[in-house]
Amino acid sequence: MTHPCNGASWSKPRPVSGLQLVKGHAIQKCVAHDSDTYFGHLEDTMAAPDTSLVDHPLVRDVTSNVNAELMDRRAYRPATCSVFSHDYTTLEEIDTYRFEIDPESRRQLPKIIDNRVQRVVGVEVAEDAFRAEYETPRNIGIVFSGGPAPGGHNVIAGLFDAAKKANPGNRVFGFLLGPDGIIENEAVELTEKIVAAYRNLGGFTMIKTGRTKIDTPFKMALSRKTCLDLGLNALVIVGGDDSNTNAAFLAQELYDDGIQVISVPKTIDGDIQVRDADGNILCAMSFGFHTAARAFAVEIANLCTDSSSDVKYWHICKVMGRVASHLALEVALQTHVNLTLIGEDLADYVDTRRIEQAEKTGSVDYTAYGMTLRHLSRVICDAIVRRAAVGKNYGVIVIPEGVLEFINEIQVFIIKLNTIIADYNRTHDTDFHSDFLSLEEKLEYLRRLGRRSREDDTFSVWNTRDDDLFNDIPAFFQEGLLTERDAHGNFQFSQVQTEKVLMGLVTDYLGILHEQGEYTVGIAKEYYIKTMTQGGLDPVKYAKALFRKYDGEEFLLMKPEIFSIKTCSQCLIQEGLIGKEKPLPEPVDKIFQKSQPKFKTQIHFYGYDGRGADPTQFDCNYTYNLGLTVFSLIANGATGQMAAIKNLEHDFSTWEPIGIPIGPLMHLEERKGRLALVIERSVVDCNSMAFRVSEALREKWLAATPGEDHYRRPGPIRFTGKTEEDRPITLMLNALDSTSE
Ligand code: FBP
Repeated sequence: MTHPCNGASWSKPRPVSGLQLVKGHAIQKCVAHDSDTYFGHLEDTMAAPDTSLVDHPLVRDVTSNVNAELMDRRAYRPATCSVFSHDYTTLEEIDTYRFEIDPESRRQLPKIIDNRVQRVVGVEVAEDAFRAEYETPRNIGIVFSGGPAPGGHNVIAGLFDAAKKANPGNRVFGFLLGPDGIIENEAVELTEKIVAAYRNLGGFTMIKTGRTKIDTPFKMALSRKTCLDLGLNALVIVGGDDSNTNAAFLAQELYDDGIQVISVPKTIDGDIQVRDADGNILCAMSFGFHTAARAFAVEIANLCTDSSSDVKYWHICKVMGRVASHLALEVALQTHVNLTLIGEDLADYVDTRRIEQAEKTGSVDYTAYGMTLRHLSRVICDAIVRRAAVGKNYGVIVIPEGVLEFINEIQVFIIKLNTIIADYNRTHDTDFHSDFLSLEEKLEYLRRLGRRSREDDTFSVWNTRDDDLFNDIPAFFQEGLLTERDAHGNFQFSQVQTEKVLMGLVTDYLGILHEQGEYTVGIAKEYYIKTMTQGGLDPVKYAKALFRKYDGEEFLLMKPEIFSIKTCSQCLIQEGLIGKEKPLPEPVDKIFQKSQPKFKTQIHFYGYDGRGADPTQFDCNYTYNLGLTVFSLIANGATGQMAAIKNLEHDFSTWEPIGIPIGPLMHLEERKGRLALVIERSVVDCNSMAFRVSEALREKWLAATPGEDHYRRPGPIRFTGKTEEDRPITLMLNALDSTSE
């Protein structure tokens, strides 16, 4: 939709008197921070210090904050989409995309709900009225919202450059510390010097970020006041699903003030992917995803190298991604680790054996659908046992941070506890976590609810069975499940030691499998023959007593009944190979020891580190073009739109800047125990090409066969050079889907 103030009719004056009043010095007074003071520290990073202690040229050179990498990054000029080579751009509405609109969105967002997808196009010959409107002086506020994602600074740089190109008098204000900066009017005017210092750099360090939700009339009123005080023509919200929700409501609220609101799809989680109702891809991936995945992949590939060198550890790597497993899938494709759990795949799991059993008795086994934690631990054990059988008692496993979301039994707890905490806060007008500080106090409250369910039939959210099940899980896990929800009511998966929970179950079960003789390290036959022959023993004679099979085997597995020196001796005695009181022959002892698995793990969490990485070239270019797109949308009067680049999954030459209507993307979801309108998160599609390829290669990457592993070395994130991929592998593979249709 075109905004009434500067849309279809270019000559129409802006309707807000406040905007006309607040200009020049008046605006400067409204800004809480003076740019020079706030960014004083930039002196440090723009030039090397000059003090007597460190004035040796070499010392100065090697200790300067400004190294060659930083200078290269700052100097890089991202490639721009061809449309931006024009001096002016305009918007074309595209009517072919359809959205299924939630009636609640229509009710709550009437002013922006009928927006259409808009394509940014270059203007060959700009008429005077158009130019005048395009170049009209503007004040634009921008805010980062939610977790950092590499590339955010380039969104600002793109917006800043486009705004200044259109009119050097345009002003860009950065709100500090996220949405709180809007609510509290904490802003700073951005200058070329400030922007230059952060070009192509990771993090959101320039203006910081925060997770506050603008979700009450009071916060909304304060935000509106800030925008009016600053004389803003437009507000840009760079954020994930929740922040886009903020953007939609602000666009609705500020519509009559003539203040445009544009959002930018950010999140390393990769869960903002937009399709229309017919499945056409409008935005294939949020920015920051590629860099974070590449950063995790570099570290995890190094672990693959280490693990396959000293062959004694299983590295358990939890990777971020609040719910969706996009990052885990990309890491798998980048590194070929031995096992990657994909939450969405686990949720689809159906235990056919149990279904068949139930069918025989004429019943339905509902528990056969979806995976339990225990079953998942078995899947992991199976991989470990199979690799051990070919002598590989080491490896690397990737676990997505949000995997618990896809485990039925845990999901039920999360939803129940969300409801209990939200109800408590509402009923008592207080905070559950401040009222019940210790775990014991929280558990006692739950016990009380359990008792209440026995007396009151209508109370079903927490019954004694829930209480019993909850009490069965380790305290650190209980603590994790009871952890405080974030401002948007999201469960904070990053605070739960999922990997510890799972690996606890895995270790226990491996112990059982070892006792049953199932978990044992396969002995290379050549090694066995050499060891026995060197010790003067006949390998063939002893093999019969020791191994399950010998002929035709490359790796030899000890008989299940051999799990200790004693049981090993007994087998030899039975075969008449040693006398009753005799010790195990040394070569046999050596082979036995080698067959006994020690399950040693190293646990890692990859999240905050990748979030702070400097952007890949893909993310640099993507985000800079997003910034340029934002300005095109603003200059052409759009509001309630998300800036996006279509065709990201294809070659750069086909990238197409667009605006996507935010309102139609919203749907109702449970938050803090209530239904709320939010942007739908996109999770891994198990029918996508990327997932199917990873599934097809799963067995190969597990490498539970004799021979080398199939690890891939993605190499470090290089700013320039040929080795780095153009774009995420997931995107490249998924593009095959659309091109093959
Ligand atoms: P956004 O959705 O805000 O981009 O944040 C993503 C994320 O990094 C998740 O991967 C992770 O679960 C969460 O933020 C961690 O949140 P916090 O920074 O509050 O610990």
